[in-house]
Amino acid sequence: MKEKKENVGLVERLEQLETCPELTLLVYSIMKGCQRIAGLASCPHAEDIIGDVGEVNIQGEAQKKLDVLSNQILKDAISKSGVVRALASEEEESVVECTDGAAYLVSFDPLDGSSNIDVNGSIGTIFSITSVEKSSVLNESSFLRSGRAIVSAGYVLYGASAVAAISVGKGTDLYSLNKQENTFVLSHPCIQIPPCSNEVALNMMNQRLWDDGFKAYVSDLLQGADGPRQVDFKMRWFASMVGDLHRISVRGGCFAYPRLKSSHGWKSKLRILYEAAPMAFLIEQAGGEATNGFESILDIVPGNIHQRDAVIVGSSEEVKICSSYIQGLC
Ligand code: P6P
Repeated sequence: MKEKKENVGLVERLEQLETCPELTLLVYSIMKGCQRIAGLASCPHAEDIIGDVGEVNIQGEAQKKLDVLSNQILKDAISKSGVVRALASEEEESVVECTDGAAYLVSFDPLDGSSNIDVNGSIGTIFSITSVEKSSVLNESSFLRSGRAIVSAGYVLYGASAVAAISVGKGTDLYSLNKQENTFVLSHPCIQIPPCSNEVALNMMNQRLWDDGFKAYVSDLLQGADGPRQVDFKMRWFASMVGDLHRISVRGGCFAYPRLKSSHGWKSKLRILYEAAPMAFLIEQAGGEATNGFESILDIVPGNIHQRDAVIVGSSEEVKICSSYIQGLC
């Protein structure tokens, strides 16, 4: 049955999906935090928003003022929900304990793509929620489970208007922020990502570092209709996973950040726990696929909360084709 779309708010939609009250409260709390970030992100040139903090985070990346603000806003929102045992953040070296005996763990990237802040580019928040045994011992290993343990995930893309994708395991819904009603309103229930697409998001400047399989994949893309793929492709790259993945949620496409050669062997850019796995959950719930080139992102158990891996995600047929090239099957 096609769901009624007119002005269905976030809580009403989660109730339509028979989401348990504690999880509804948690998703609502996270999204209220994201609304505050949306307000700050809509005035990127304010003195207390623009520029660097002058410090480097656990990732070795320059921390922007809005990174720090966003992280604190979400830590407060998550902790005050009262239903979260602990959280893991891109901006925190280790897990942060919240409410003893609570049922959920939250992993998040408070501000993905923050190098875009100063140029008013795409920036966003990514989160995932897993459940935890109330009596279990809480430590970093509590977070080190495959993405199959995710009970809810979402992203918020900040810009002229804030938009979001949220799933509680019953499909992926898109929302837009209604500033008059001060709430996220359902815009696209149960999205379905087209299996095929000619739009690919990748950073060509890493070409010298790719493995031979991915080099062959991109070489065939570049040949377009004259080559073995027999169709012309388009490249899109926001340098913000949330921005690229929202385009893919709306009209399909393939986002590829493959492993890169380094003096210490292979390295990857994107973090599993709070970037790759939540995005893989959202995209798979919408009929897409997500691999690291060799296995499903959602089957990977990270070795630490900041572990990285390659990410090929989006339209199912194109992800399969790209992964086959990486495995040397094409
Ligand atoms: P590059 C942002 O820093 C991020 O983690 C993703 O959001 C984005 O897709 C990627 O890195 C951009 O990487 O190498 O193009 O700067």
